[in-house]
Amino acid sequence: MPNFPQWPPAKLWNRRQFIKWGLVGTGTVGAAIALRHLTSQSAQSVKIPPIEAVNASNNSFDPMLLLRDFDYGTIKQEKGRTVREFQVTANSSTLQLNAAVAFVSWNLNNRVPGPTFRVKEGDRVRVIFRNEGGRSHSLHFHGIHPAAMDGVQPIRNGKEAIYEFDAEPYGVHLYHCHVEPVTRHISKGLYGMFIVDPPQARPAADEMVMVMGGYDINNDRQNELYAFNGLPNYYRDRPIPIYQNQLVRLYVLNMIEFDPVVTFHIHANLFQVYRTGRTLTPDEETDVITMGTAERHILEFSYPYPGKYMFHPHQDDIAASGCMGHFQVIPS
Ligand SMILES: [Cu+2]
Repeated sequence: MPNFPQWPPAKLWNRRQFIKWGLVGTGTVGAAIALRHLTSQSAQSVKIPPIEAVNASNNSFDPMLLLRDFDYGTIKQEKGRTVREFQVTANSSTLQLNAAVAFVSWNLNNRVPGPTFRVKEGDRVRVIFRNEGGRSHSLHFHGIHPAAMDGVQPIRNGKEAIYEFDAEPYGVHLYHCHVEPVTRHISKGLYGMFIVDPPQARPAADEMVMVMGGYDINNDRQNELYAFNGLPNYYRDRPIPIYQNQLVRLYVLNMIEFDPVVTFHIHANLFQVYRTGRTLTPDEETDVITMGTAERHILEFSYPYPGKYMFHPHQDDIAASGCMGHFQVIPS
């Protein structure tokens, strides 16, 4: 593998953003995690709007910080190749989904979705998985790897497992617990995104991760609540700031169990679709994309007009039950 020392290039964060993040002081691990990963992707001229880290619901993470939080792991050079080592711990903790509903989640690193692992095609990936969740779990990655690394063997509570494989192929992938009943282990929150970047970086953009999940509150094998990045209606009430005419690259993943498919739709615009992130040129242009469980894509768009725009699945009942958000397009 050729070496790409410029990857990932430092993102340009202005002083005001640092101050804002520092002063807001959410007291959440989310803020710390996000700050640790400020040396992320995208590049030269990409500007990220100031972000108010407001943890309104006393949860251990803030979806506003999860959006652009990429975990590139700890980089090691071993036998002439790049190894990216990740630490992930399965836990159980209570999420305050809204003012009325507290939900016992099973999660990774105290967040739902779990960390967004990000590597480059050809890197060696080493995931050190500790299970402190109180019951057996595992981590099963999508992508290509040997059977022994497929993560379908339960790891008992208190035990550790190491999953190690080459990152291939480039694209948007995912990981999740694969212990039976899988629907329950996933819908409780044990999933996350796994991005394998192509050897040649994609063009600069404001990159974000959006994972759709569902919550079966009363164990009736149906979802009563839904969410983008863990908390129902979070981005409905706190719009995501983006800049007018700046390219947004959205990594979307559907992890909703019990409903066979959902769509993703943005208002007043269309997006370019890179299916499963497996292409460098768009497969199609549309404003609504259909995804079965575990399907994921890259969507690219920019907004020509300032203002507030909805995004949501066009299963409007799902949107009304928590999968609803807004972009706030700031004049550039
Ligand atoms: Cu599990």
